[in-house]
Amino acid sequence: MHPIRQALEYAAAALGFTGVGVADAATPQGNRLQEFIETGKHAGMEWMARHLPSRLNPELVLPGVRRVIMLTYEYPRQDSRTAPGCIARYAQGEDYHKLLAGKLADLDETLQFYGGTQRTFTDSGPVSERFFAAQAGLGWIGRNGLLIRPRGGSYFFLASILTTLELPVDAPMPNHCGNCHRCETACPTGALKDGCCDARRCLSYWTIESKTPPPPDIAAAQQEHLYGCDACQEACPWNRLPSPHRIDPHLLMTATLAETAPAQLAELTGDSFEHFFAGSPIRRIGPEHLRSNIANGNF
Ligand code: B12
Ligand code: SF4
Ligand code: SF4
Repeated sequence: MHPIRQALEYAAAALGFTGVGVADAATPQGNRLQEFIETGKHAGMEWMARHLPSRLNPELVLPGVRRVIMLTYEYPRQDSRTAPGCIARYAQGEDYHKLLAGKLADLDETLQFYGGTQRTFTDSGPVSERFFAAQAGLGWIGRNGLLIRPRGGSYFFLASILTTLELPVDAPMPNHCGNCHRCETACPTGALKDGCCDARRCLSYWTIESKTPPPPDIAAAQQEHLYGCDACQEACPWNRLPSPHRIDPHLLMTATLAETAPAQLAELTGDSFEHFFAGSPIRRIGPEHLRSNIANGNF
């Protein structure tokens, strides 16, 4: 194995990452992202249009970039239907942005030792994470739009490291969705079409990202979803197999959250909201949006 790759794999495993893959930063991404934005599927996420040039050209994010290193980090797989309603599995514990930022900084240091210059991201950067993860052979992009692995399914975060180092690249893997369409059938709002999730219809968008209340047909479909949605992952047969991976306990739901009913959550304001959701990714939507989710749902 290439010595830098070996050092990277050891360091990543020690930090709890469960997969490492490397893609060529110059791989053309096709026009799917552009089409997504031109046809309005990004809904009110205007930052997606602003990020488009950098997303399509990693050189604008890190001059001299040669490779995109993609990593996977598991989040809990247990049922998301808990006392407060349905909270997407990825958001039940500590904020992953903070948790992974420290680990990515450590990997950056390892790569600096070999002469690399890096930029690291998870979720919030101008990087097409699913695209590069698929290119890096970590899984395939399923009909639910998510990256899926044959061993371990899709319940994981992606993190990315843009680097100037010229590491050997991995090969993409074939798509194993076959004739299955379970995710499309399971989606409560019909948001999935041609392997793409239209944010204008996605409960994850409306309960987390949107700055405005959902239209009546989406609100009617919200039911027990309090924050995010996992329906298209729950339906996927690849998520039914036991996971070979360990879960970081920081990402498990706290007992306080698990025991609090939506009616009590709706009473949180200002300081009490900040205190209750300190360190949680749910904090970022604020008390008003949470109250609106509770009012629209059926708990
Ligand atoms: C915007 C966004 C959302 C939006 C829009 C969803 C969407 N349609 O992408 C909303 C808020 C709705 C959302 C919801 C969710 N999200 Co989100 N989201 C993102 C974000 C920030 C950008 C995704 C994006 O650009 N989408 C637009 C599409 C067109 O672009 P793309 O997904 O990158 O697709 C590229 C490739 O996949 C490729 N491609 C796709 N299909 C094909 C086919 C072929 C043949 C080819 C050549 C290329 C190709 O082309 C595209 C252009 O490069 C990423 C993080 C990131 N920076 O990438 C997380 C991310 C995709 N989300 C993630 C998660 C976990 C979720 C949720 C499960 C959260 C939840 N439980 O509520 C849901 C799932 C919804 C779904 N089914 O997609 C994870 C996915 C992990 C995984 N296993 O795949 C990511 C990677 C965040 C992370 N770092 O972990 N999300
Ligand atoms: S996250 Fe929920 S609403 Fe969005 S595409 Fe998946 S099943 Fe549909
Ligand atoms: S549910 Fe079926 S079609 Fe959808 S992503 Fe999983 S395997 Fe693919």
